[in-house]
Amino acid sequence: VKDWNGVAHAVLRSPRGATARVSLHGGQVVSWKNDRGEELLFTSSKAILKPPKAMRGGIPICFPQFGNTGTLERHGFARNKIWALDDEPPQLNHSDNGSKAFVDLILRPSDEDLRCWPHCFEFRLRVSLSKDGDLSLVSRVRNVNCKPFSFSFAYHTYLSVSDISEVRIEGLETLDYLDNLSQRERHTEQGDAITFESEVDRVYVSSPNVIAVLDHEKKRTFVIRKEGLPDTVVWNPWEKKSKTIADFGDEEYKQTLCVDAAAAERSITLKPGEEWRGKLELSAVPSTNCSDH
Ligand code: TA6
Repeated sequence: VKDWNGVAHAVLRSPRGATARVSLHGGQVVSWKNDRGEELLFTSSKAILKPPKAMRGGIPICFPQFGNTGTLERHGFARNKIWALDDEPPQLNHSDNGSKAFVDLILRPSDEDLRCWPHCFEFRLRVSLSKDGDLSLVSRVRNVNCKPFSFSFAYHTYLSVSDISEVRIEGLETLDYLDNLSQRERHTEQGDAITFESEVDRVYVSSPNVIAVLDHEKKRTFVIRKEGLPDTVVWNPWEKKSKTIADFGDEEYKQTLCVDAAAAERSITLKPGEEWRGKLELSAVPSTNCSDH
C-alpha cells in the first residue's frame, strides 16, 4: 500500500506487468494499465483527489444509491468514504480468487452513515488483476442481521477512449432503456450498435452480461463482463454538459465513455444475514475486426 497525496492506495501488478491502483478513498480504482503501460481508464485533468470528494474518473462505486433515485446524495456515500484493508477476507470461490494480484477492502457504516441510511451492512470489495491483466471487481454486500434493506448500485466505469465519435457499443441492441435526458422515459434501442454524436445518459435494462466497447482509432475493444448486475448505464455528457461540470476538462468528453455495470432500474433487497454479490470483469483486447466497421 502506498501513499498518494495523503491518501493510501494499493498497487496491484500482474506477472506480465499490467497494473491497477486502488484508492482507499471511495474504494475507487483510479488507474488500470496494460502491460505496455497504457492507461485504460479516464482521469479528468481537473480531478480532485482528496477526500471526501470522489475523483472524476476511474471506477467510483455507487452505493447504496445509484443516481438521484432516492434521498441520499447522488450515487450514495460509499465513493466518498475512507475504506479499510480487509484483514478477514471471506474465503472466495476460485472464480473470484483465480488471480495472483488482489486487494480486499471493507466498508462499514459510520454513525453518520447510519443517521442518513439506518441499515447495518458490510461491504467487502476485492479488486484483482489476472495474469493477462484483466481487471475484476467483486462486491459483496451483506445485511448484518438487521431489518431488510434495499439498495441500488453501479460500478461507475470511465473508460479511456481516443475519440468518442469513433466509439461503438455492441451488445445493447434491441434493448429497452430509460432515458435520463427525458425523465427516465422508456425507449427501445433501434440501432445495430450504439454510436455517439451528442449527450447520452441511459440505463439499458436487463442487459446481457457481455458488452463490447470498440475504440476504432486505438483498434482496441473493451470487453465488459458482469454478474449480479442486470443493467448497463451509458453516459457521455458531451460538450455543453461537460462545461458545467467543474472537475471535467472542457474537451475531455471526447476521451471518455461511462459504461456502468449496474443494478439501477430495480433495487436489490437483502433480508437479515443475506449477501449480494456483484462482479465486473474488464479486459482490453486488440480489435482486429475494427477496420470493417
Ligand atoms: O452515469 C449516469 C450519471 O448519473 C449521469 O446522470 C451523471 O450525473 C453521471 O452519472 C455523473 O455523476 P457524478 O455524480 O459522478 O458527477
